[in-house]
Amino acid sequence: MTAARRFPDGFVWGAATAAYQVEGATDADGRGPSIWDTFARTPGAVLGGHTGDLGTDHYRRFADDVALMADLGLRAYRFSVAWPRVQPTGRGPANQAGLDFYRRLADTLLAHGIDPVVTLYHWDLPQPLEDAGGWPARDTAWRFADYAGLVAGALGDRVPLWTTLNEPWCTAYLGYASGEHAPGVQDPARALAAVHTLNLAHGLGARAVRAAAGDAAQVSITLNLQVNRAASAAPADVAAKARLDRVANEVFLGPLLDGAYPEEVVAETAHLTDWSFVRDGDLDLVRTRLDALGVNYYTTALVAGVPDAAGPVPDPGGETGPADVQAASPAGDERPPANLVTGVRWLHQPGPRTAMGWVVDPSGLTELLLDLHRRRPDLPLWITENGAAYPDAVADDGRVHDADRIAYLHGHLDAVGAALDAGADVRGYLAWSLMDNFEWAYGYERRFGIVHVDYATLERTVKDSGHWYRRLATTGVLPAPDDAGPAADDAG
Ligand code: PNW
Repeated sequence: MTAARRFPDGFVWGAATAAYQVEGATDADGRGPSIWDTFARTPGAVLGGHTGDLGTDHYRRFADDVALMADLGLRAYRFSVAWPRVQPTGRGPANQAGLDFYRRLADTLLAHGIDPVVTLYHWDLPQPLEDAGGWPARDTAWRFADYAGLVAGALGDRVPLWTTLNEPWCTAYLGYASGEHAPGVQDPARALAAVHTLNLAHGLGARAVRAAAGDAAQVSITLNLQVNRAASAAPADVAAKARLDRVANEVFLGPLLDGAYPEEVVAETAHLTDWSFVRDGDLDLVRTRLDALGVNYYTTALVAGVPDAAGPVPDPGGETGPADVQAASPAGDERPPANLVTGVRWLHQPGPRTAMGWVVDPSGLTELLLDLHRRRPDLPLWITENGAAYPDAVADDGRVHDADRIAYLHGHLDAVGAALDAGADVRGYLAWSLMDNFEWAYGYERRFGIVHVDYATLERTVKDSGHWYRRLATTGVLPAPDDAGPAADDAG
């Protein structure tokens, strides 16, 4: 038998959620409408016509949920602040009742020894800001900074780690190119403008947090960096992977870490935009001290070059023009959404898949963490999301036997351990998700929680994976997948 994997002392175990996915109470205490309220009400936008109106009722049940977190042995809870609770129209003075909710939440967490890890933007843009141009409009970055300052002013002394944006890739490309997410726009040129506004928003927001909470405030951003692999060593396949890496990953990492967009990406998207939205001095605003980087990881992709389409398409109206860009944007198949560069084809990867259709491939996580560590050895890394959807159900014995999720978590935590062994500076792991919730375009039809939610009663039931995770969180030792079923925990 091999020795069990032990994580470093002080490694932080936690779980994550996001406001629109769990809070419900969308009309409470002066909250204004967000783009997700609007989008979810658009026929055909969300599976089953579901909305976040009820969520998991976390807004009202947060105290019970925090007690549950404490019972699970968690030391950190990553949640997001709903911008339209704090600024119902996206601008102007703070709505005190909105801030008070997050203050109560933070205080309840701290009273249980759980650190609040606060994400300032997890996709719920105030609708009036979308009406004024949304993320493609530069002004939204300054609006975000104002909002960030208000939150940091109210919570600054309670929050050890701030995250400006969650997954700007999703905001820009799913929101404005493929249209799978709010606001449901399909305009790749505007999506690229959104990328730049989001980068600006991070830089301005980070400064606003430090101005309000003190320069010692720890500020991060969370990215869903894609791990793309070339199908072969053939130049066309390698080039396709590189193009995809640039438009998906480097358009964020470049400005954030190096203060520049990759030069090639401008040419590779020239059929869509001339990038005139990038103005002199902008990149100085984007680049600011980064105290940590949040990594969300779910899967990998295998890509090949498309013969005879190795570069930008000359005729945007032709066969492989914008139509191709749009067509390459469905969720849940072999092609990750929002392909803004041409000449890339996604290949089927063998192996087990989650209920999202995403292939289970922990090796990509080790690879990604080590790549980031080599690039910026001084930058602390956090796994801010990792987890899997499976079709869970409460069994006759009242338990949720999600062995598939335990296997997923075990494999990925072993992959984190391998990266730690090789020197990566990973500080903590925040499971996605604490509980089942509104899974965006999939509504309540995909369950990511380590805690089950019965949507008829809103009753919470700790899944087998939750019991397993408690053993990990309380010992720091990775349990075998079949270890620490509920019985073991009840006994101990
Ligand atoms: C992330 N994609 O979303 C989000 O941060 C969470 O709110 C979400 O619940 C979780 O992952 C699970 O989906 C993503 O299509 C949504 O590549 C879609 C994609 C990636 C991440």
